[in-house]
Amino acid sequence: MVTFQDLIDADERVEPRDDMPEAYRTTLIRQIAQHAHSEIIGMQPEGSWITRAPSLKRKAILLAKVQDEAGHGLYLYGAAETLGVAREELLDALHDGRQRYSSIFNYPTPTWADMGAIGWLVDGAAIVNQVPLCRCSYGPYARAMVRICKEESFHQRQGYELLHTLAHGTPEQKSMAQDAVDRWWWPSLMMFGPPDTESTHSAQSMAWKIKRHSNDDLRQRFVDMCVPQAEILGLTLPDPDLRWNAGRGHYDFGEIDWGEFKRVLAGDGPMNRERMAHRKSAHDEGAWVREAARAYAARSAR
Ligand code: FAQ
Repeated sequence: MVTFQDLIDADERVEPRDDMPEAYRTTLIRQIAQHAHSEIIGMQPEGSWITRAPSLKRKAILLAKVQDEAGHGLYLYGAAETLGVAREELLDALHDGRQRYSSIFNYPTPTWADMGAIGWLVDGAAIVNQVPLCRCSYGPYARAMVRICKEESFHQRQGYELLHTLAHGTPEQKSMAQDAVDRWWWPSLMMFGPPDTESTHSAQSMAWKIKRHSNDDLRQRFVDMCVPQAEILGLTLPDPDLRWNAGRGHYDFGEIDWGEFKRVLAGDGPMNRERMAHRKSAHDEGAWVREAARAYAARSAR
């Protein structure tokens, strides 16, 4: 008899109506929902700079990027819904703390250079993590990731260009860019999740081809990608232990502060409370829109 694992091993795609183990379904719901929540909470750190962008061009670019993030949230909630869960249930789980969003969005954005550092590092890390997800075994998630990754490439590029402009501007602009990179570097490395030895879900998710690479492998890939880019930017990465290891063919890097990661996941990061309070109030204030949309749909159906 052909088992589910045989189909996965043969690189078959799983589609919504196919039989699947309950644990495969719940693992996907957890990961896709967390990803969707990250996209919409991730609009907050940058959203606060739209009205303060230094030029019309920069404002238009930032507006488009934040709008894309809302769109990514929509594709991802749509992908999660194909697994038989309602969007309202997922939002309830976010609001009452049963589901997570990425640790990275619990850090503040005090300067304009943060827009560059988010684009370069946060979107850069997102791409490294998400390109392999285009080959995820679950069809709707994999297909959503293709378009998302194309847009993330533009996001990363605009952040890099913004930082490059600041880094080649006045000494004050350059130090603003350096300060942003100093603050975002380590949290970006944490985006890939705990070390492989402590990653509870990796082994099963990799066997099911939901995840295609381990957390540490993707983190290493990201470090190797960023070091030469930082050199071109003329900025330093805040890690004295960062050096090329010819034997491994990779850059070695310093110890990540996993205590900080755990605090952020436990709800005690610099901006956790603000992010959740803002999300809940936006949801409450939008209740009349959902109600109007439902009434309109009901009337159109009649
Ligand atoms: N933050 O066993 P693992 C973006 C949790 S990019 C919070 O290794 P897994 C784009 C994990 O849920 C960001 N929690 O877990 C953008 C689990 O918790 P549990 C979103 C984390 O799932 C850019 C526990 O730790 N991207 O939004 C984090 O196998 C700019 C044990 O961990 C995605 O979500 C973390 N960083 O691997 C938007 C990508 N890491 O359930 C706006 C898809 C781990 O035991 C602006 N997701 N945890 O309570 C994934 O690839 C995976 O879910 C990982 C984690 C790699 C994040």
